[in-house]
Amino acid sequence: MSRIITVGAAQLGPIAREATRSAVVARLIALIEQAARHGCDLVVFPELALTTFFPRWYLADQVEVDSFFERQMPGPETGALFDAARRLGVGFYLGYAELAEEGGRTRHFNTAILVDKRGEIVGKYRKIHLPGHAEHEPWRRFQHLEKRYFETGNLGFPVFRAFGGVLGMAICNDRRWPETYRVMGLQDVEMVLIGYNTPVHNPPAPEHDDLSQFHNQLVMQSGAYQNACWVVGVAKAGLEEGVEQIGNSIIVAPSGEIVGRCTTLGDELAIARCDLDLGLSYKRSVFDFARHREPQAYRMIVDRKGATPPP
Ligand code: CDV
Repeated sequence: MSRIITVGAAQLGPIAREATRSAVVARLIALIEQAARHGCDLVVFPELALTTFFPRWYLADQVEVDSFFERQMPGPETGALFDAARRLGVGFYLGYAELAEEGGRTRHFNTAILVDKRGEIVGKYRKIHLPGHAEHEPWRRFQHLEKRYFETGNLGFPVFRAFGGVLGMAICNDRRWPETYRVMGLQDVEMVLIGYNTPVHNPPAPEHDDLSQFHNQLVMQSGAYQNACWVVGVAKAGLEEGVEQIGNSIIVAPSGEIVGRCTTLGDELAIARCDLDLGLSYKRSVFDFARHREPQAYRMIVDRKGATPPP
């Protein structure tokens, strides 16, 4: 019997700096409602889906920085999302800035949670690959201060038994790193959920700008194929506070083929019926890890100049 998750890539258009949490949550609930009408089991929202992408600004005032973070999840403004999930029987992936009291100190993470159809949090992931820089760089047209505002995630890349399958999460820049998918692939992941905020313009390497859409697809299609899993990648898109962000949210099958896609730069839902068993033929043949991976042969003695020559 096939195992189907009907998944909605719930892309968001721009979120203004002054947008209230309640206004954003209302947009998310509208997408959950649309997803429910189309029979979705799960919707995937972008990275930092509750606010504008604040790391684009250098903010000297920590109180202002912290105003973009959630101290509770669900909290007073986000509880309605969990109610909607419960009422409509649609789970969700949500990216948000998390302020946590841990180990006797206040910590800041770029986080995603997985919420099931009963409105219960069944998984949490904290972004590991934080791009950008930690100090103000005035030469840039806009900043990318994730290394200033967030700590590296401390939860690894766990997978979760939910929605009848094995699901994992990643956040934005993580999708460019093969380790992200492989660490979850080695745990038999069947679907990887990824939210992102990707500016078209890359200040340190503007020569990559024309390739931003190509690279977005390339990494998620190869991650899916090489690990025989579904990948759902969802953007915060469009012109947000003067910064143009790519859209192109996609749903990728274990074959590496794109089977669903957003075509606008606004709030939009792209839907696909994802058969989790579609990965099996790859897992039993070309990507049978137990039979064909050679981890012992990957170990190579290297020095700072490169590979050591054979004896
Ligand atoms: N939010 C991100 O992680 N964005 C990066 C940008 C800075 C390149 C990304 O990999 O899309």
